[in-house]
Amino acid sequence: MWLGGPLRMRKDKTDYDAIIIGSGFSGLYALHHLRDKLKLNVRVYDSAGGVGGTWWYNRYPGARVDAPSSPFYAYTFSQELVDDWTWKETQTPQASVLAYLEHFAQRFDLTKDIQFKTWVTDARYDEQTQSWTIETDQGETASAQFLICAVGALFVANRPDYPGIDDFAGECYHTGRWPHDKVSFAGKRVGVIGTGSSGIQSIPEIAKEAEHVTVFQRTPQYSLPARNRALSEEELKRSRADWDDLRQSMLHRGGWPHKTIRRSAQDYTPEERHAIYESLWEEGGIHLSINSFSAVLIDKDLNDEVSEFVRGKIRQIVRDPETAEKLLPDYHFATKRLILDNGYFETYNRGNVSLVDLRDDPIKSFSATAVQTQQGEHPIDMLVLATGFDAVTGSMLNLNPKGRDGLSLQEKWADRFENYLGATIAGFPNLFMIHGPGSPGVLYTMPLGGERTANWIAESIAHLRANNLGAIEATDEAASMWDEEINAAAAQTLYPLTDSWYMGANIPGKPRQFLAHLRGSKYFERLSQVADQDYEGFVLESAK
Ligand code: NA7
Repeated sequence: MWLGGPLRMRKDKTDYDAIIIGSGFSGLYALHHLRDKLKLNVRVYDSAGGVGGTWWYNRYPGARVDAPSSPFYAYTFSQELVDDWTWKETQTPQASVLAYLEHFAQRFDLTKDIQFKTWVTDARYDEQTQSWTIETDQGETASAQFLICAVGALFVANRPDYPGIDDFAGECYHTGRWPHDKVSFAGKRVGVIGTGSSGIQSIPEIAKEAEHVTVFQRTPQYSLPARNRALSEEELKRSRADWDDLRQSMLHRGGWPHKTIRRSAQDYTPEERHAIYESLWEEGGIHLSINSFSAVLIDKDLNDEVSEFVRGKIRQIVRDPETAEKLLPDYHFATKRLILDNGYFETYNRGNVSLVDLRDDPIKSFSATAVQTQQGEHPIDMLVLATGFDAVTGSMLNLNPKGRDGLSLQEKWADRFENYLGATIAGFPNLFMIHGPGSPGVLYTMPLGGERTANWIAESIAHLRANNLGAIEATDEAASMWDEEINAAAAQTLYPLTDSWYMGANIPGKPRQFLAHLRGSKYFERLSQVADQDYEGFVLESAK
């Protein structure tokens, strides 16, 4: 392991030591770490006009972190950074996360090494120089020994292709590409397609202003009350004072400091279990999932019980029984992304919100002014597509790097998203992914996951440099073994039974495969073990 001191530069062969694509949480941290700790020559490219990644693009009304949030949805490595940033609410809104990332970039002087508004249009590996060459839409070519893809797990927008949708003449926005100028809903009839996190977060906000909102729902969702509230001075002070301990808890738990309660449902009567569900619902956030009973994502009967509990809550909240019935989810609780809302179900009690259940009344087509469903016409002035993303793999496939022998990633991943450790791909030496398929990704606190993965990548690079090695490449055997491991873990749970973007099931024709590592912090222990065992599963090539 490299322990400091200058690393051998390869200026003769490359323009940069490392190229990073993406300046969201992970890309920014990777830049800071590789440039300022390893003293590498690093360049970052980003299609956006500023730092922030997903938080730069997803500016729809109501956008907030949908996981355990302030002050833990943040970088953890610097006490100074913790001390000089003030989080204001428990469920951080998009604007605060973006402001925090801008602050981070400024504090560590990162922006000078980032090229914004630049698409990387091609990336090719050269076996002779053991380096990557990229091309951009600005007509540039650059090379680096290492290509670090911090391209975002939720970036490539999924746009429905209903007949005539392009003929719709009103304003049309995808939540993942929301305009930077304020969008006004006043006096407008707004149609929203999609009821994932983005739909459920934005619908209550849109309904406050619009003349009418028509929600087109394909799958009813389990959504839990976020119970967002102001974060007190006292809480912030305590978290700053205890940061070391909190960080240690985060490193060893699911990426957040909360202790997960591991109790067995059999030890409680149905009445006692119900009382637990009630108190966790009141507590809000994801506690009903992580703190009810340990087998909730494994045991069908237990999961049915929790599912029915949430359905009961929806029936209680939504006054019109017909609307409530349409809103009742019927898949296994928490096997799609759990959603945290601020008054979503309550919104259906407003006079200006109506719900179309696409399972009974599918969309047939669009005209310039309306959505035509099987049972009727819905005139709208604005269309909001809250239809999600080609998640986890979409951005890598978009980039479509060409590895050894010119093999493209689109060819490599035609049937299966083979990878090793969620961070590397056989046939693509010196390429690293952050939050790739097979990593904990969205099932872990993402800023911390990005930080830890970037640390591991940095250690790997330092190891190569310190040992006069030119390339690191996963073997096919290691990738197969990893694939089996990820799927064996998923097969023990209820996740694969549900059509979700975790399974690639939201994109027509996408290979069906569970895309996340389920063992949280254990994944990062595994990364360290691989490094400690001389990069088990990798071939390390001498520098040419
Ligand atoms: P999601 O969670 O993928 O939600 C997308 C929603 O759009 C979901 O309700 C989909 O229904 C629906 N959808 C997708 N395509 C269509 C079509 N063609 N017709 C009707 N409805 C459709 O994306 P979000 O942006 O909400 O959230 C993504 C993540 O970002 C989220 O999990 C957080 O981690 C942050 P489906 O359920 O597939 O039937």
